[in-house]
Amino acid sequence: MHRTRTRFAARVNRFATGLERRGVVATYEFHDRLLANRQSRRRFSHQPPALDEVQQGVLERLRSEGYASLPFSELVADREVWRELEADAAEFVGATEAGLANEREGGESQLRRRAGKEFVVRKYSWGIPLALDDPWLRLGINARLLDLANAYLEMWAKLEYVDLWYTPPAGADERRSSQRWHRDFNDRHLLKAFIYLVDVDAETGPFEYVPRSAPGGELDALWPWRPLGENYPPEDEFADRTDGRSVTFTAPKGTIIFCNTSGFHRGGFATRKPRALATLTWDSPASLKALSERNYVYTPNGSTLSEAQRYALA
Ligand SMILES: O=C(O)CCC(=O)C(=O)O
Repeated sequence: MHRTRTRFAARVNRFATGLERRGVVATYEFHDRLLANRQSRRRFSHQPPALDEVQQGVLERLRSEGYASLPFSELVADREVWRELEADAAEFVGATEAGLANEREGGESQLRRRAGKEFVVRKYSWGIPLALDDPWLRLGINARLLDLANAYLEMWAKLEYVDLWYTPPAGADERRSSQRWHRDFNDRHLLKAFIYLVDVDAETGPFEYVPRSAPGGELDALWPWRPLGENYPPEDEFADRTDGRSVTFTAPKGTIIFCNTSGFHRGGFATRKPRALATLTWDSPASLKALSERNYVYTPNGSTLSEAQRYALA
């Protein structure tokens, strides 16, 4: 039932009637103000995480600018975590490049892509069963990241999305969908992490962000975030009104960028070099009730988890 409703929500931006939209918006606002998020805020305030200096620094930058980036190794000191992620990423990149070569030779595609954003090859895409033997799912509930997400959202977050993306160079193509400036419509309480799995320069499709454009920021009135709002502004007008304020994340492999993507962002316009990254999204329970759908199905395998970790996956 929940899946049916959220699948509907994912499509609603394009197809819904006014009445349907009003229903989704009302459900979201109700859960944000009164029900699901209120309970989640209470849980957080009863057991607030203790952040160390590195996490505290990230949190402060997120609160003031809407983004923060740092080397992954500064946040997660355990080298074994990165070693395992890197090995898994290398496998994904190798399989993707072999799959793309096969497509070029006219073979049947084995690669996962999503309609509307075909320029990205995904490791998981939608509906994938994931257990905690998956290093990326484990990363999404790793206390170094989850405590930060919960502290930023000031509630216990839900881990909504886990995936690896490979973007082949587009050559002379135009920017499309998320390569253009937009706000994510998923939630106003939103945190994403992008982990670069290759060095990213101007030709690799860097992530870009307009600081202070998330709800509560100085630029939040610029085509403001609304549940199911108009999230892609006209490009020319956008450039005039933001006037060079965006930040471009050209950065080495192993950089992690945290960002509230209900603020304006774009990326993945790889012109000459392929980009590979991992991405995680944490959002609020209200979002899952009305606006978002998880891309994975969690299959518990008996691991011992904290309450906040169980909540993130439930
Ligand atoms: O691929 C990127 O750099 C941007 C992705 C994006 O727009 C999103 O995840 O909402």
